[in-house]
Amino acid sequence: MATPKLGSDEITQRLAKLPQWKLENGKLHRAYQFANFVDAFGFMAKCALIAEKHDHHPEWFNVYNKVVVDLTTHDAGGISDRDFVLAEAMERLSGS
Ligand code: H2B
Repeated sequence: MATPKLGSDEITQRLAKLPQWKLENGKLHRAYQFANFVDAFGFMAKCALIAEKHDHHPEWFNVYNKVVVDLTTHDAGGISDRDFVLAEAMERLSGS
């Protein structure tokens, strides 16, 4: 069975540990800014390997040094534990 979607109380609680992330349009959202394109794309390359390993993939947008990320679990129709696991990994990989 797919990972179940989380309720709003649990999402709020878990977001408290990710101060740079917020709920936007029903997705976990964060905009990263790096020194340049190479750093931004290097971050995306590292995230892509983790995403593939977890079989859980971000919605994201890159232009130059910015990477805007939205996380949701399509299979669950909402936010699940898998989105928080990926958000936490992205925080580590971003060096923030
Ligand atoms: N990524 C995200 N963000 N949500 C999903 O529901 C999802 C995914 N499902 N990556 C996975 C792939 C699923 O489609 C495959 C078949 O496991």
